[in-house]
Amino acid sequence: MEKLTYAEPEIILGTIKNTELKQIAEKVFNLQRISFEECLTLYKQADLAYLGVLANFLKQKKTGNYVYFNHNFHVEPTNVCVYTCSFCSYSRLIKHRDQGWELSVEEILNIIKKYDGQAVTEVHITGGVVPKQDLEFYKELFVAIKKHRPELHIKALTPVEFHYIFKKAKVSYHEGLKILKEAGLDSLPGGGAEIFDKGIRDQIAGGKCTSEEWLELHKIWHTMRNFSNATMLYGHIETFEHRVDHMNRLRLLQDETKGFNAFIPLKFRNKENQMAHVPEVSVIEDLRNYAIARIFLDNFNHIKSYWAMIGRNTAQLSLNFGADDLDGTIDDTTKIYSMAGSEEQSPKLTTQQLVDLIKGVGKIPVERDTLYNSVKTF
Ligand code: V47
Ligand code: SF4
Repeated sequence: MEKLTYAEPEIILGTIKNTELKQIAEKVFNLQRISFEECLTLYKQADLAYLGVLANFLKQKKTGNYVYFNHNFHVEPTNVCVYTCSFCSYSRLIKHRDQGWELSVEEILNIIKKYDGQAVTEVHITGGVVPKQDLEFYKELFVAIKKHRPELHIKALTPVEFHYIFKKAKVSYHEGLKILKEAGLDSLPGGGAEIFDKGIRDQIAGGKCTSEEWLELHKIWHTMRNFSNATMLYGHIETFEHRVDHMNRLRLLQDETKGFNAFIPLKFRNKENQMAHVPEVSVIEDLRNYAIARIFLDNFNHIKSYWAMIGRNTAQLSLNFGADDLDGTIDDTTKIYSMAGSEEQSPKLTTQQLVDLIKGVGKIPVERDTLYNSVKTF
């Protein structure tokens, strides 16, 4: 596909009749930050075409025509969990642990060894929370992975897991993170954020770490000169205000630390969980949400569209609505989304398939490492 051209801001501005939306568009074209209220106006009033133009403009300014992906695989050490988040299709209660899995360090290492000789650069480790998989377990695991394959980037665990295992080990967040960093932890994925509003969080993810704890843990990790991602679970019982509040808290922390690499909107999928009665939002709403995230989060370099959750077709579309990253090859190693009803029941893409998806919408594929250093431009 030929390189796409984009309409000039002056021409676009001339076509916007709504005064509020016109003022917001002027701000965006002048690279000015939009406010909480303006973001809410976008959610409530802006159509997809308008949002696409603004998000594309900003995406081009940030990362040009490039779209990133990596060579990764997941390890889910357990799907047994002490928590009972009502959106989770994946976890099994401790009393039903016979229906789940709890891997040992050795079993996980055997999974890692299956990738020997393959060009993977990252292992993404996260799952349920069980007493057995404690601080010592993860310390031993990270040391063993680094001993076997020192260059493999370990992106692992979320504040949900850290909060539980550090409390059990009676160490502070700082001490716990230091121990795991020394063991080999390289960066943190964005999970466990869900939605920061306390009322909604209590209803869908009660009992696990609070929003303040989630943010505090990432802040400490950043101040130790490390990077992480951030997610937002959207499209369930939250309102637009809750989405803006969530992104606003992330934007404020990013102003302070600059430690987030990517923001990853995660669409609520409703198969076989306690929220199966809550309908999923439309693809239009998914694309609007990507675009609004790109516009509001001016201090985030990357917006990731997680194809395993949203499906490869919507992920491809999202590249014209502000997203500039597709996550990775995954190699059918995560169950979180297939169990929740994603159209990707065996999430696995070859490099060529990812490259074709990206080139198919006129963008330039770049294989990156976890920290967005370029490995190869296609
Ligand atoms: O925290 C669980 C979400 C997250 C459902 O950092 C669900 O690169 C929708 O955080 N419907 C874990 N979402 C996955 C995650 C992630 C994924 C890809 C890349 C990165 C990264 C991080 O999955 C959980 C939760 O918010 N989740 N169940 C569901 N039914
Ligand atoms: Fe446990 Fe995570 Fe599922 Fe919540 S989302 S029940 S913390 S595995």
